[in-house]
Amino acid sequence: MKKIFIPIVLASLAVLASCSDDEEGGQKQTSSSLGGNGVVVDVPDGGFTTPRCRVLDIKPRVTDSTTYDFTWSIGDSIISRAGILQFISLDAGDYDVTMQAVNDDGNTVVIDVPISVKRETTEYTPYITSVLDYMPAPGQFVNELPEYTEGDTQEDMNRKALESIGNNAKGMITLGMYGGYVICGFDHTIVNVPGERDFKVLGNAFYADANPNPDAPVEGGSCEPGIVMVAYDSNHNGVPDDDEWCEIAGSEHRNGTVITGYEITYSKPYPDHEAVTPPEDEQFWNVDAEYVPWVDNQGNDGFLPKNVYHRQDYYPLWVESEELTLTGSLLPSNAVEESGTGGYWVLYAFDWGYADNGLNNDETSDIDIDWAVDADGNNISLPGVDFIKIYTGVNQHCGWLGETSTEVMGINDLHLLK
Ligand SMILES: [Ca+2]
Ligand SMILES: [Ca+2]
Ligand SMILES: [Ca+2]
Ligand SMILES: [Ca+2]
Repeated sequence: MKKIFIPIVLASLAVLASCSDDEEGGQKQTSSSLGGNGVVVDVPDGGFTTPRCRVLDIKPRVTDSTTYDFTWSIGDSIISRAGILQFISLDAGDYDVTMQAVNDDGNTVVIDVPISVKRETTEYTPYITSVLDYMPAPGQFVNELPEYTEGDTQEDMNRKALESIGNNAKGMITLGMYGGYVICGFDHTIVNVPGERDFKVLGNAFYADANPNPDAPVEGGSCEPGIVMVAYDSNHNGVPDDDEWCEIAGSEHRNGTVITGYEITYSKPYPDHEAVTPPEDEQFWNVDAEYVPWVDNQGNDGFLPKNVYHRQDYYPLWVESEELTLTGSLLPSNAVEESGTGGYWVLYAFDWGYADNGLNNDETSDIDIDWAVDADGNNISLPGVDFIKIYTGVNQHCGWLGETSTEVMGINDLHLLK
Protein backbone atom coordinates (compact mmCIF):
# COMPACT_ATOMS: atom_id res chain seq x y z
CA MET A 1 0.00 0.00 0.00
CA LYS A 2 2.81 2.39 0.76
CA LYS A 3 3.97 2.33 -2.88
CA ILE A 4 0.69 3.29 -4.50
CA PHE A 5 1.44 6.99 -4.56
CA ILE A 6 4.75 6.73 -6.36
CA PRO A 7 3.77 6.43 -10.05
CA ILE A 8 0.96 8.95 -9.59
CA VAL A 9 3.06 11.62 -8.01
CA LEU A 10 5.91 11.35 -10.40
CA ALA A 11 4.69 10.99 -13.92
CA SER A 12 7.90 12.37 -15.39
CA LEU A 13 10.05 10.00 -13.39
CA ALA A 14 7.74 7.01 -13.56
CA VAL A 15 10.44 4.76 -15.00
CA LEU A 16 12.80 5.54 -12.18
CA ALA A 17 10.15 4.89 -9.61
CA SER A 18 8.99 1.64 -11.14
CA CYS A 19 12.58 0.47 -11.38
CA SER A 20 13.06 1.04 -7.67
CA ASP A 21 10.54 -1.42 -6.43
CA ASP A 22 12.94 -3.48 -4.35
CA GLU A 23 12.14 -4.77 -0.92
CA GLU A 24 15.63 -4.73 0.56
CA GLY A 25 15.42 -1.33 2.19
CA GLY A 26 12.05 -2.18 3.67
CA GLN A 27 13.41 -5.22 5.47
CA LYS A 28 15.92 -3.29 7.52
CA GLN A 29 15.21 -2.89 11.19
CA THR A 30 13.48 0.40 11.71
CA SER A 31 14.36 2.17 14.90
CA SER A 32 12.45 5.40 14.50
CA SER A 33 10.40 7.54 12.19
CA LEU A 34 10.78 11.17 11.17
CA GLY A 35 7.94 13.49 10.30
CA GLY A 36 4.23 12.88 10.67
CA ASN A 37 1.07 14.72 9.68
CA GLY A 38 0.73 12.76 6.39
CA VAL A 39 4.25 11.66 5.49
CA VAL A 40 6.88 9.84 7.54
CA VAL A 41 10.38 8.58 6.80
CA ASP A 42 11.30 5.38 8.62
CA VAL A 43 14.91 5.44 9.77
CA PRO A 44 16.88 2.19 10.05
CA ASP A 45 18.93 1.29 13.14
CA GLY A 46 22.00 3.49 13.22
CA GLY A 47 20.52 6.06 10.84
CA PHE A 48 20.89 6.29 7.07
CA THR A 49 24.39 5.22 6.08
CA THR A 50 25.86 4.10 2.77
CA PRO A 51 29.31 3.64 1.27
CA ARG A 52 30.17 6.28 -1.33
CA CYS A 53 29.37 5.34 -4.96
CA ARG A 54 26.44 3.22 -3.78
CA VAL A 55 22.81 4.19 -4.11
CA LEU A 56 20.72 4.44 -0.95
CA ASP A 57 16.96 4.35 -1.54
CA ILE A 58 14.91 6.48 0.83
CA LYS A 59 11.19 5.81 0.60
CA PRO A 60 8.84 8.13 2.45
CA ARG A 61 5.59 6.58 3.67
CA VAL A 62 2.33 8.45 3.09
CA THR A 63 0.00 7.97 6.06
CA ASP A 64 -3.06 9.80 4.78
CA SER A 65 -4.95 8.95 1.58
CA THR A 66 -3.74 11.88 -0.51
CA THR A 67 -0.96 12.14 -3.08
CA TYR A 68 2.16 14.19 -2.53
CA ASP A 69 4.74 15.90 -4.73
CA PHE A 70 8.23 15.49 -3.34
CA THR A 71 11.24 17.74 -3.49
CA TRP A 72 14.59 16.61 -2.07
CA SER A 73 17.29 19.18 -1.53
CA ILE A 74 20.65 19.82 0.07
CA GLY A 75 20.88 23.46 1.05
CA ASP A 76 19.66 25.45 -1.96
CA SER A 77 20.12 22.69 -4.53
CA ILE A 78 17.31 20.40 -5.48
CA ILE A 79 18.70 16.89 -5.94
CA SER A 80 15.52 15.03 -6.88
CA ARG A 81 11.78 15.33 -7.38
CA ALA A 82 11.19 11.59 -7.20
CA GLY A 83 8.88 9.78 -4.81
CA ILE A 84 11.83 7.63 -3.81
CA LEU A 85 15.15 9.37 -3.32
CA GLN A 86 18.01 7.45 -4.96
CA PHE A 87 20.83 9.04 -3.02
CA ILE A 88 24.41 8.59 -4.20
CA SER A 89 27.57 10.50 -3.43
CA LEU A 90 31.07 10.43 -4.81
CA ASP A 91 32.50 11.71 -1.56
CA ALA A 92 32.30 10.44 2.00
CA GLY A 93 30.82 12.82 4.54
CA ASP A 94 27.64 13.81 6.36
CA TYR A 95 24.80 15.14 4.23
CA ASP A 96 21.73 16.98 5.46
CA VAL A 97 18.97 16.21 3.00
CA THR A 98 15.62 17.97 3.28
CA MET A 99 12.47 16.31 2.02
CA GLN A 100 9.49 18.52 1.30
CA ALA A 101 6.16 16.89 0.42
CA VAL A 102 3.10 18.87 -0.67
CA ASN A 103 -0.34 17.43 -1.46
CA ASP A 104 -3.29 18.86 -3.42
CA ASP A 105 -4.80 20.31 -0.25
CA GLY A 106 -1.66 22.30 0.37
CA ASN A 107 -0.57 20.17 3.29
CA THR A 108 3.19 20.54 3.48
CA VAL A 109 5.48 18.17 5.33
CA VAL A 110 9.17 18.99 5.73
CA ILE A 111 11.55 16.36 7.09
CA ASP A 112 15.30 16.66 7.65
CA VAL A 113 16.99 13.39 6.70
CA PRO A 114 20.64 13.07 7.77
CA ILE A 115 22.71 10.67 5.64
CA SER A 116 26.18 9.46 6.52
CA VAL A 117 28.35 8.44 3.53
CA LYS A 118 31.36 6.30 4.43
CA ARG A 119 34.49 5.61 2.49
CA GLU A 120 34.62 2.04 1.12
CA THR A 121 36.52 -0.56 3.16
CA THR A 122 38.33 -1.97 0.11
CA GLU A 123 39.33 0.82 -2.27
CA TYR A 124 37.36 0.90 -5.53
CA THR A 125 39.05 0.60 -8.89
CA PRO A 126 38.04 3.01 -11.70
CA TYR A 127 38.24 0.14 -14.21
CA ILE A 128 36.23 -2.87 -15.39
CA THR A 129 36.16 -5.66 -12.78
CA SER A 130 33.91 -8.18 -14.52
CA VAL A 131 32.85 -9.26 -17.99
CA LEU A 132 29.36 -10.72 -17.83
CA ASP A 133 29.02 -11.57 -21.51
CA TYR A 134 31.32 -11.34 -24.52
CA MET A 135 29.47 -12.09 -27.74
CA PRO A 136 31.12 -10.78 -30.90
CA ALA A 137 29.43 -10.91 -34.28
CA PRO A 138 31.50 -12.62 -36.99
CA GLY A 139 34.60 -10.66 -37.99
CA GLN A 140 38.20 -10.85 -39.16
CA PHE A 141 39.62 -10.52 -35.63
CA VAL A 142 37.13 -12.88 -33.95
CA ASN A 143 38.64 -15.96 -32.29
CA GLU A 144 41.94 -14.03 -32.06
CA LEU A 145 41.04 -10.94 -29.94
CA PRO A 146 40.74 -12.63 -27.50
CA GLU A 147 42.17 -15.92 -28.67
CA TYR A 148 39.89 -18.95 -28.73
CA THR A 149 41.46 -22.30 -27.97
CA GLU A 150 39.64 -25.54 -28.61
CA GLY A 151 37.18 -26.42 -25.88
CA ASP A 152 36.75 -22.85 -24.62
CA THR A 153 33.25 -22.16 -23.30
CA GLN A 154 31.36 -18.88 -23.12
CA GLU A 155 32.63 -18.56 -19.54
CA ASP A 156 36.23 -19.03 -20.70
CA MET A 157 35.79 -16.35 -23.36
CA ASN A 158 34.26 -13.95 -20.82
CA ARG A 159 37.29 -14.53 -18.59
CA LYS A 160 39.70 -13.95 -21.48
CA ALA A 161 37.88 -10.75 -22.41
CA LEU A 162 38.23 -9.57 -18.78
CA GLU A 163 41.95 -10.40 -18.81
CA SER A 164 42.27 -8.19 -21.90
CA ILE A 165 40.21 -5.15 -20.92
CA GLY A 166 39.68 -5.38 -17.15
CA ASN A 167 41.64 -3.71 -14.37
CA ASN A 168 43.44 -1.29 -16.69
CA ALA A 169 45.17 -4.12 -18.62
CA LYS A 170 44.54 -2.12 -21.85
CA GLY A 171 44.55 -5.17 -24.06
CA MET A 172 41.99 -5.22 -26.85
CA ILE A 173 38.93 -7.21 -27.78
CA THR A 174 37.00 -7.06 -31.04
CA LEU A 175 33.21 -6.98 -31.16
CA GLY A 176 33.07 -8.16 -34.79
CA MET A 177 30.61 -6.63 -37.22
CA TYR A 178 27.19 -5.15 -36.43
CA GLY A 179 25.63 -6.09 -33.09
CA GLY A 180 28.56 -7.94 -31.51
CA TYR A 181 28.80 -6.88 -27.88
CA VAL A 182 30.47 -7.02 -24.48
CA ILE A 183 28.82 -6.41 -21.09
CA CYS A 184 31.08 -5.14 -18.29
CA GLY A 185 30.64 -4.62 -14.55
CA PHE A 186 32.41 -2.62 -11.84
CA ASP A 187 33.05 -2.84 -8.11
CA HIS A 188 30.95 0.29 -7.46
CA THR A 189 28.27 2.38 -9.11
CA ILE A 190 29.70 4.94 -11.54
CA VAL A 191 28.15 8.13 -10.21
CA ASN A 192 26.17 10.35 -12.58
CA VAL A 193 27.61 13.69 -11.52
CA PRO A 194 25.27 16.45 -12.73
CA GLY A 195 26.70 18.52 -15.58
CA GLU A 196 29.75 16.30 -16.03
CA ARG A 197 30.72 13.45 -18.31
CA ASP A 198 31.11 10.36 -16.18
CA PHE A 199 33.01 7.58 -17.96
CA LYS A 200 35.05 6.84 -21.04
CA VAL A 201 35.14 3.74 -23.23
CA LEU A 202 38.64 3.12 -24.57
CA GLY A 203 39.00 1.94 -28.17
CA ASN A 204 41.64 2.08 -30.90
CA ALA A 205 40.20 4.85 -33.05
CA PHE A 206 42.67 7.17 -34.77
CA TYR A 207 42.51 10.04 -37.23
CA ALA A 208 44.29 9.78 -40.56
CA ASP A 209 46.85 12.47 -41.32
CA ALA A 210 46.93 11.66 -45.06
CA ASN A 211 43.26 11.92 -46.02
CA PRO A 212 43.19 12.46 -49.83
CA ASN A 213 40.14 14.68 -49.30
CA PRO A 214 41.43 18.14 -48.30
CA ASP A 215 37.88 19.38 -47.68
CA ALA A 216 36.85 16.72 -45.18
CA PRO A 217 34.35 18.38 -42.84
CA VAL A 218 35.24 16.38 -39.72
CA GLU A 219 38.07 14.27 -38.37
CA GLY A 220 38.26 10.81 -39.87
CA GLY A 221 40.49 7.80 -40.06
CA SER A 222 39.64 4.59 -38.29
CA CYS A 223 36.50 5.47 -36.33
CA GLU A 224 34.38 2.36 -35.80
CA PRO A 225 31.51 3.62 -33.65
CA GLY A 226 30.06 1.32 -31.05
CA ILE A 227 26.78 2.11 -29.30
CA VAL A 228 26.96 2.32 -25.51
CA MET A 229 24.20 1.07 -23.21
CA VAL A 230 24.07 1.54 -19.44
CA ALA A 231 22.19 -0.22 -16.67
CA TYR A 232 21.57 1.00 -13.16
CA ASP A 233 20.87 -2.02 -10.94
CA SER A 234 17.71 -0.47 -9.56
CA ASN A 235 16.39 -3.67 -7.97
CA HIS A 236 19.80 -4.34 -6.36
CA ASN A 237 19.92 -7.98 -7.48
CA GLY A 238 23.48 -7.73 -8.80
CA VAL A 239 22.60 -8.29 -12.47
CA PRO A 240 21.45 -6.02 -15.31
CA ASP A 241 17.80 -6.95 -15.92
CA ASP A 242 16.29 -6.40 -19.37
CA ASP A 243 14.21 -3.44 -18.20
CA GLU A 244 17.23 -1.76 -16.62
CA TRP A 245 19.13 -1.18 -19.90
CA CYS A 246 19.11 2.32 -21.37
CA GLU A 247 20.90 3.42 -24.54
CA ILE A 248 23.27 6.36 -24.61
CA ALA A 249 21.77 8.52 -27.35
CA GLY A 250 24.77 10.17 -28.99
CA SER A 251 24.92 12.76 -31.75
CA GLU A 252 23.49 10.51 -34.50
CA HIS A 253 20.60 9.40 -32.27
CA ARG A 254 19.80 13.06 -31.72
CA ASN A 255 19.81 14.03 -35.40
CA GLY A 256 17.42 11.29 -36.42
CA THR A 257 19.69 9.16 -38.61
CA VAL A 258 19.53 6.01 -36.47
CA ILE A 259 17.30 3.02 -37.26
CA THR A 260 15.89 1.57 -34.05
CA GLY A 261 14.74 -2.04 -33.68
CA TYR A 262 17.39 -3.23 -36.12
CA GLU A 263 17.96 -6.99 -36.21
CA ILE A 264 20.52 -9.07 -38.07
CA THR A 265 21.03 -12.83 -38.26
CA TYR A 266 24.36 -14.43 -39.17
CA SER A 267 24.61 -18.06 -40.23
CA LYS A 268 27.55 -20.30 -39.44
CA PRO A 269 29.45 -21.27 -42.62
CA TYR A 270 28.60 -24.88 -43.41
CA PRO A 271 31.33 -27.37 -42.49
CA ASP A 272 31.60 -28.34 -46.17
CA HIS A 273 31.47 -24.71 -47.32
CA GLU A 274 33.71 -24.17 -50.33
CA ALA A 275 35.37 -20.82 -50.77
CA VAL A 276 33.88 -18.66 -53.51
CA THR A 277 36.86 -16.77 -54.85
CA PRO A 278 36.10 -13.43 -56.49
CA PRO A 279 37.81 -12.53 -59.78
CA GLU A 280 41.33 -11.44 -58.98
CA ASP A 281 41.09 -8.08 -60.70
CA GLU A 282 38.03 -7.10 -58.68
CA GLN A 283 38.59 -8.13 -55.08
CA PHE A 284 42.15 -9.32 -54.82
CA TRP A 285 42.01 -8.95 -51.07
CA ASN A 286 39.38 -11.64 -50.53
CA VAL A 287 39.89 -15.38 -50.44
CA ASP A 288 36.17 -16.14 -50.01
CA ALA A 289 33.54 -13.69 -51.19
CA GLU A 290 30.56 -15.64 -49.79
CA TYR A 291 31.84 -16.69 -46.40
CA VAL A 292 29.37 -15.76 -43.60
CA PRO A 293 25.78 -15.14 -44.80
CA TRP A 294 23.69 -12.47 -43.05
CA VAL A 295 20.16 -11.16 -43.39
CA ASP A 296 18.57 -8.18 -41.61
CA ASN A 297 15.00 -7.05 -40.91
CA GLN A 298 15.23 -4.12 -43.36
CA GLY A 299 15.20 -6.30 -46.48
CA ASN A 300 18.97 -6.53 -46.87
CA ASP A 301 21.24 -9.56 -47.01
CA GLY A 302 24.81 -10.29 -47.94
CA PHE A 303 27.99 -12.08 -47.04
CA LEU A 304 30.91 -11.25 -44.84
CA PRO A 305 33.87 -12.16 -47.05
CA LYS A 306 37.06 -13.72 -45.71
CA ASN A 307 40.13 -11.67 -46.57
CA VAL A 308 43.71 -12.67 -47.28
CA TYR A 309 45.05 -11.07 -44.12
CA HIS A 310 42.97 -13.07 -41.64
CA ARG A 311 42.30 -16.67 -42.53
CA GLN A 312 41.04 -18.07 -39.23
CA ASP A 313 37.36 -18.78 -38.57
CA TYR A 314 35.31 -15.57 -38.35
CA TYR A 315 32.21 -17.02 -36.66
CA PRO A 316 32.71 -17.27 -32.86
CA LEU A 317 33.82 -20.88 -32.42
CA TRP A 318 32.42 -21.35 -28.91
CA VAL A 319 28.89 -20.66 -30.16
CA GLU A 320 27.15 -23.93 -30.98
CA SER A 321 24.04 -22.40 -32.50
CA GLU A 322 23.94 -22.37 -36.31
CA GLU A 323 22.58 -18.84 -36.25
CA LEU A 324 23.40 -15.73 -34.29
CA THR A 325 20.75 -13.00 -34.08
CA LEU A 326 21.73 -9.57 -32.74
CA THR A 327 19.58 -6.50 -32.24
CA GLY A 328 19.89 -2.82 -31.44
CA SER A 329 19.99 0.57 -33.09
CA LEU A 330 21.76 0.97 -36.43
CA LEU A 331 24.01 3.97 -36.97
CA PRO A 332 24.43 5.45 -40.44
CA SER A 333 27.50 4.35 -42.38
CA ASN A 334 30.47 6.61 -41.73
CA ALA A 335 32.99 5.34 -44.29
CA VAL A 336 33.94 7.06 -47.54
CA GLU A 337 36.44 5.79 -50.10
CA GLU A 338 38.31 9.04 -50.69
CA SER A 339 40.95 8.10 -53.30
CA GLY A 340 38.54 7.19 -56.08
CA THR A 341 40.55 4.06 -56.77
CA GLY A 342 39.48 1.87 -53.87
CA GLY A 343 42.62 2.36 -51.87
CA TYR A 344 41.84 4.91 -49.15
CA TRP A 345 38.87 4.43 -46.86
CA VAL A 346 38.19 7.14 -44.31
CA LEU A 347 35.84 6.31 -41.44
CA TYR A 348 34.62 9.67 -40.15
CA ALA A 349 34.06 10.38 -36.47
CA PHE A 350 30.60 11.14 -35.15
CA ASP A 351 30.39 14.16 -32.87
CA TRP A 352 29.84 12.54 -29.48
CA GLY A 353 28.36 9.66 -27.51
CA TYR A 354 29.96 6.54 -29.01
CA ALA A 355 32.78 4.06 -28.34
CA ASP A 356 35.85 3.51 -30.61
CA ASN A 357 34.85 6.73 -32.36
CA GLY A 358 36.87 9.57 -30.81
CA LEU A 359 40.44 9.44 -29.57
CA ASN A 360 41.04 7.90 -26.14
CA ASN A 361 42.72 11.05 -24.85
CA ASP A 362 40.00 13.34 -26.20
CA GLU A 363 36.72 14.47 -24.66
CA THR A 364 34.88 13.06 -27.72
CA SER A 365 35.13 9.62 -26.13
CA ASP A 366 33.71 10.74 -22.75
CA ILE A 367 30.13 9.78 -21.94
CA ASP A 368 27.59 11.61 -19.76
CA ILE A 369 25.11 9.23 -18.12
CA ASP A 370 22.51 11.96 -18.63
CA TRP A 371 22.54 11.11 -22.35
CA ALA A 372 20.72 7.84 -21.55
CA VAL A 373 17.26 7.29 -23.00
CA ASP A 374 14.63 4.65 -22.25
CA ALA A 375 13.23 2.14 -24.74
CA ASP A 376 10.92 4.82 -26.16
CA GLY A 377 13.76 7.28 -26.67
CA ASN A 378 12.81 9.53 -23.75
CA ASN A 379 15.53 11.07 -21.61
CA ILE A 380 15.96 9.26 -18.33
CA SER A 381 17.72 10.39 -15.18
CA LEU A 382 19.87 7.68 -13.59
CA PRO A 383 21.73 8.11 -10.28
CA GLY A 384 24.65 6.13 -11.75
CA VAL A 385 25.42 2.95 -13.66
CA ASP A 386 26.52 -0.52 -12.58
CA PHE A 387 26.83 -2.18 -15.99
CA ILE A 388 27.91 -0.99 -19.42
CA LYS A 389 27.29 -2.73 -22.74
CA ILE A 390 29.00 -1.78 -25.98
CA TYR A 391 27.98 -3.11 -29.39
CA THR A 392 29.17 -2.45 -32.92
CA GLY A 393 26.77 0.16 -34.29
CA VAL A 394 27.29 0.10 -38.07
CA ASN A 395 26.76 -2.59 -40.67
CA GLN A 396 29.45 -1.55 -43.10
CA HIS A 397 32.07 -3.19 -45.29
CA CYS A 398 35.02 -1.23 -46.66
CA GLY A 399 36.75 -3.06 -49.51
CA TRP A 400 40.19 -4.29 -48.56
CA LEU A 401 39.74 -2.99 -44.99
CA GLY A 402 36.87 -5.40 -44.49
CA GLU A 403 33.99 -5.04 -42.11
CA THR A 404 33.76 -2.26 -39.56
CA SER A 405 34.10 -3.65 -36.04
CA THR A 406 34.23 -1.79 -32.75
CA GLU A 407 37.18 -2.59 -30.50
CA VAL A 408 37.17 -2.09 -26.72
CA MET A 409 40.32 -1.63 -24.61
CA GLY A 410 38.75 -0.68 -21.29
CA ILE A 411 36.38 1.64 -19.47
CA ASN A 412 37.44 4.43 -17.09
CA ASP A 413 35.32 5.94 -14.32
CA LEU A 414 36.34 9.56 -14.90
CA HIS A 415 35.40 10.66 -11.37
CA LEU A 416 37.48 8.06 -9.54
CA LEU A 417 40.45 8.86 -11.77
CA LYS A 418 40.44 12.53 -10.73
CA1 LIG B 1 26.82 13.17 -15.59
CA1 LIG C 1 19.10 -5.63 -11.55
CA1 LIG D 1 37.80 -2.91 -35.96
CA1 LIG E 1 38.59 0.13 -34.03
